[in-house]
Amino acid sequence: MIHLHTAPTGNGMKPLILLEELGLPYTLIPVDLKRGEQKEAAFSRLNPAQHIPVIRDDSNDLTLVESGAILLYLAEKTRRLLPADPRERALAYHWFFSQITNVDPCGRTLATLDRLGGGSPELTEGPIQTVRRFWQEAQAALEHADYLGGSYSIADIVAYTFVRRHGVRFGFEDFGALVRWAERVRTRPAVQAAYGKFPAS
Ligand SMILES: N[C@@H](CCC(=O)N[C@@H](CS)C(=O)NCC(=O)O)C(=O)O
Repeated sequence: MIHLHTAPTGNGMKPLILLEELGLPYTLIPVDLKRGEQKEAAFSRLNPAQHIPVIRDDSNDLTLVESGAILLYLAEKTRRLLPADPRERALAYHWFFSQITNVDPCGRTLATLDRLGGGSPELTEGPIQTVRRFWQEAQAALEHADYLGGSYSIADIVAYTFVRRHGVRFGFEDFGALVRWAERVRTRPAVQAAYGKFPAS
């Protein structure tokens, strides 16, 4: 059995969507970030860095943190939602790592600046440019394909949770093909089921 400790944030939703897509049996343990449950002793033993998401996979005696590592682990374990063909797989990796290493940290920086009262244009311009550049690239790819990298994969999952959470703020509605892609992802039964676990999100 897989146990997922998570919350309805961009990173937190990635493994929940994937578990729903894969149809694997799992238990969901919500972590209330506002109440600081991620800093409590029981959670800190699972992840000393005090971040969600975390999975525990009893079948492999494995506790795993980092949303990207969790998605790769589950996709490789089941051999699903990562293309088998090396070329297509490389393209899926491109989108997957570009989102996780370039775009996700920008969301975190901007959220921190928000908490501190906004931040000057000098501080926010760089992160906003990075997000928009990624979306321009994604928009160009999605004019010729339904999903990033061709077929639906974990690359779409990681990009989607960010768009859903931060899209409007970054002027996402200017990107037609990206908006249509987001709607395709949003209406997938597994994605609906995942967000349905956290109705307030
Ligand atoms: N690189 C990590 C980032 C995890 C992360 O930032 N988690 C946030 C929620 S999205 C968190 O747990 N924040 C709680 C805190 O900072 O106290 C991943 O992708 O899993």
